[in-house]
Amino acid sequence: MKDQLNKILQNAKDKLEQAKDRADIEDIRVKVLGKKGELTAILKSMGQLSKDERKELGQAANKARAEIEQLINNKFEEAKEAAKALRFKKERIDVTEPGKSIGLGVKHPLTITIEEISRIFMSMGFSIAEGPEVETVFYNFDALNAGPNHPARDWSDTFYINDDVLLRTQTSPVQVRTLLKQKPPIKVISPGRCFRCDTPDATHSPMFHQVEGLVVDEGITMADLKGTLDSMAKQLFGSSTKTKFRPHHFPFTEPSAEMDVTCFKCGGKGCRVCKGSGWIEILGCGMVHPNVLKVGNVDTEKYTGFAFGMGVERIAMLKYGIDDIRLFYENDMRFIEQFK
Ligand code: 2U9
Repeated sequence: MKDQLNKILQNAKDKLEQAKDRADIEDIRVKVLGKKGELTAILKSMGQLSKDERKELGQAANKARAEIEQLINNKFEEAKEAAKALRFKKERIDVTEPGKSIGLGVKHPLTITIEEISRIFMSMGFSIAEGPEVETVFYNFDALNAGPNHPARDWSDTFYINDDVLLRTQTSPVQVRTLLKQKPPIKVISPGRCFRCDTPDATHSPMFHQVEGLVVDEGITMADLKGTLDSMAKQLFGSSTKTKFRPHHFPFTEPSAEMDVTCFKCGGKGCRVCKGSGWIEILGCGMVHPNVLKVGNVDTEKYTGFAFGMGVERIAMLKYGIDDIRLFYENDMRFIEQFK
């Protein structure tokens, strides 16, 4: 039996020597030390031996067991280290390798234009107001003195969702909302998306952008309107820009006007951009109609106001020399990247 024990020990050593991974080692452990293992079988069969033989063999078997256990533990430790080293090798990162370049985005020309206009008005003390693009007839038409028969309300010009809900045709509802929740003094601009039933062509799009503005305070006059918009034009198109105001009609302002700026291309001499006139129409404006102020419960004996509205696409097209509005919406990076 002693020979058998030595054989088991030697055999276990040889096999452990060849073991490649934790599974191999575990296999050997079960085969030698497990319940039905070789060493366990020897211990079980010791019953047939004399007391002295049992003692001697028992000691030898325990020694062998301790030795095998130690070898197995060492081998497990080795396998663990080897697996770790392999993982480290596999997961090694070459920190000197050049990184993947991330394509940097650029701002859309309409965003650039809206931000530039907003910055100019903010520098004059305006704050920015935003509101929903899906509006009610009240905020979009009724509150703006556009009576029930006003042509702008026409089903063919407006995207109605139902009789009372529509896609806003201008950003004016934002100012109406401001009037209703804020007491004068009011000094806001509202940039945003608007919608009209237009067939797309080089100058029309059913979705477009506006920046509108509203100022309401004591003693506001047409001089404030002109001074503010003239200053904006000089900042947007250059300090030598001149402005002129032509009478016009809007239901929400009285008197109303359209503002032209001297052509920034030819300086007023007349060229292709200004179609030879030297002037370019930029925006509509006027003194807020008392009926509109009354909707906002503003005391029209005490307060007056002015308002204006401009199309962002038109301004961006003029500034950058873009000849087709549809280019803004095609998401062609070759177009968008030109305005970095
Ligand atoms: C309130 C009171 C008055 C907003 C105004 C215009 C003049 C105007 C057009 C320019 C070209 C729209 O982009 S466009 O199609 N807008 O001419 N808008 S005054 O007047 C308001 C708005 C809100 C409470």
